[in-house]
Amino acid sequence: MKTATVAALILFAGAVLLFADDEPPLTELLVKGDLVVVGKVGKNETIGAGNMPGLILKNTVEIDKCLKGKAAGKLSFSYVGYHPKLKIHHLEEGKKYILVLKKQPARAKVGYSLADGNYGALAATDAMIKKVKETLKSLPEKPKPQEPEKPKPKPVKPKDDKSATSKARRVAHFAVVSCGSTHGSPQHKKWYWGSNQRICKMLTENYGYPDEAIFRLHEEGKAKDPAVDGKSSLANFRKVFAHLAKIMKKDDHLFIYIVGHGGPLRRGQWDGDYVHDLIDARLTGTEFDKLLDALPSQNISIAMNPCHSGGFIPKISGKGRVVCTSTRGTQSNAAGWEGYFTNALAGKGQVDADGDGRVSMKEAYNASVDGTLKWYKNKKRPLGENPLLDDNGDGKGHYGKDKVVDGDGELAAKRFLGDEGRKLEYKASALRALKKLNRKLSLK
Ligand SMILES: [Ca+2]
Ligand SMILES: [Ca+2]
Repeated sequence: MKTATVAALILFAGAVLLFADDEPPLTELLVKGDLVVVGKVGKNETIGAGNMPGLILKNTVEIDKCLKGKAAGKLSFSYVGYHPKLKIHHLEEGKKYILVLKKQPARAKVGYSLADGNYGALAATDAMIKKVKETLKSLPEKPKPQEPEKPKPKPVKPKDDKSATSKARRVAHFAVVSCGSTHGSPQHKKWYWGSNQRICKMLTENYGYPDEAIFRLHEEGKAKDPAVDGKSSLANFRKVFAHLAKIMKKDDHLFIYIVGHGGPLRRGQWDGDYVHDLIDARLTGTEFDKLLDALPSQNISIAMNPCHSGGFIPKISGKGRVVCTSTRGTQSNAAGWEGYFTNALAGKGQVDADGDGRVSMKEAYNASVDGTLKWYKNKKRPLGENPLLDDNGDGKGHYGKDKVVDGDGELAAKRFLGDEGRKLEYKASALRALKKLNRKLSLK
């Protein structure tokens, strides 16, 4: 590093902005940007946790001027805030910045992010704008001149562009996300709603599940949030599964995530039926199995967080079904299993053990084993919860991170959310078709 090339770290008005007196850092930054705009930013909104203690924030910019690329009006972008190591703070609402943005297809709902984790928002002073303009002029026309010219201006409809050919024509991946009755406990209300949001966010943001394909139930129904489809009642469970039985096809994948209270049907009877508490009645393992049996596909993955959820396995186990539970039938859940399992599926932490870039159900299960162990270790308590996995349909769940434990583990290692662990992409017509089918489902 040239000592003369000292980048000036400028702290101003709450945002830390890096720019250089010398060319390289500013040039590098501008090369990275697909868009360089000048404009006023709006309110910060947290959209996720980055590597702790970072936060992924969303903001919008009202574009005054576009210095690189083409954009007008308002656009949203994400960035990392509150990360002490990186010294990035929040952008200040109503302030004008020069923003260097790159396309962010991974966060489709945002579209752009600041072009560099460390910097990318510059002071919108006249001098800086001038400097950026000059530097942009000095940039080579194309960063990779050896690349042939893109045959870009094909007059295709902007909506159904080239990538549309790889988009699926039919929605084939569904999810049921339910948080049951809290029995009025304010603490549980908070926990369950947090879980509900985290799970749905993981499904949409990490795997591209469209809202239409997520049947989302919550104690308070739509009153809680318009994104909720209905109340977590047994009546709605039955309706949703009857609907899925009609719209699913052979080999479609269904992911079911249940958070809430649970236990043995009869107190102390650990080898009988188990129940999960819904707002109007209790869902028994026997009935849950019947609802699953009625589906045209047995490509089903189930995550159960309730206390004693392992007790469901003897009833709901089946060929093609991957069942992960927070505890054995005899155990209560306290260790926050849902968070470990969901975060693992969202790719957080070192969870991709085989390094294939995807998180299998087995890898998520293993992460939940680790998370639970850690929780008890931190509390200095003997391990009181054993998350179970059953994927060979023999009615028995097993505990442990080995590749296969008594026949369980093989199918879960090949089972992924989304398009084999990657983001789902659908043609607009596929979503329209599902929306139309969903009109037949009315939930209270
Ligand atoms: Ca993996
Ligand atoms: Ca088994």
